[in-house]
Amino acid sequence: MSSAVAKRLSGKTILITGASSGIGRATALEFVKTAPDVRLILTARRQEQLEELKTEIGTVSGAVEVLVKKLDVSDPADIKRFWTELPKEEWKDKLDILVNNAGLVKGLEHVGDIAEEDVNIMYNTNVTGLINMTQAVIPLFKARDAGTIINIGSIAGREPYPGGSIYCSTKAAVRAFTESLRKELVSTRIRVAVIDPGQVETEFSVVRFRGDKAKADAVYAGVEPLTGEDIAEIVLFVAGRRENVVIADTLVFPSHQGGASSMHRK
Ligand code: NDP
Ligand code: 8X3
Repeated sequence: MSSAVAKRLSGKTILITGASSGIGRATALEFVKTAPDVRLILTARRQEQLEELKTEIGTVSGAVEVLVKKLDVSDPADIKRFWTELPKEEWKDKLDILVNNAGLVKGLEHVGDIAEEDVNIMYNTNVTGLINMTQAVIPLFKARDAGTIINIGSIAGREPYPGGSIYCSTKAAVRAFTESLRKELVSTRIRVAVIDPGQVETEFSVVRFRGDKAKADAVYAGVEPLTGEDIAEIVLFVAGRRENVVIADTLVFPSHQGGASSMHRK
């Protein structure tokens, strides 16, 4: 990444949801590698993984300030607790960038056979969680007329597939929410972006197949998927533009992929 990007991101305070794994984890590390004096708020449900990431970040740069906070975005009460407990002057008032990355998929069941619990966890995490985090930062960003919100959507939000009715519709909701928000904020200096990845090899498919690693691995057999780092580089590109430049929308595939993947649906 260019030194201009490093300068623009220098000293920025960045909150990443779902930083314990995959794209969120890689994004945290990419910020540190690009601008070694960033300030990171790393959140997820698994605190142990976040602490490990904090240690790894310390080996990359000693100048990074890292705050690890356990946060379940699917629980509105936990989001309220998180914002109440976040130190105001040191972190909350300094927040520059929110990366709404936390998300998950459960199963491939067709409509009629989908467990209510799976519907709820996908909607509560991918949609309501993202909305609630965004609603919490908007007043902070408006007060300073600055800030960047980067939402991680998916090709699934543009191209729904059988077995993905719930997940795909959550990502379509992310897309619509992001676009409305960006248009609501056009007269401000607040930037809003969505990044829609195709196939990325992370813990995503393990979660989809409820811990069945063999099934998850089969999704990526014979192809070269994107990595969390590939998406992290794009997050950095979006965040690191001059403040008047909005990369509103990005669709990213590995070279073998032309649309929503069919491999996980077999
Ligand atoms: P991972 O499963 O590796 O990471 C998901 C992250 O989300 C984890 O850190 C997990 O942390 C966190 N998370 C899940 N539920 C919650 C919750 N309720 N509260 C807080 N954090 C939560 O998958 P990816 O890195 O691939 O996924 C990141 C994003 O990318 C998701 O929004 C996903 O939909 C999207 N995406 C992924 C693609 C792929 O092919 N992998 C393609 C397109 C989009 P923890 O379990 O510790 O809470
Ligand atoms: C993940 C991409 O195609 O597995 O968002 O649903 S897909």
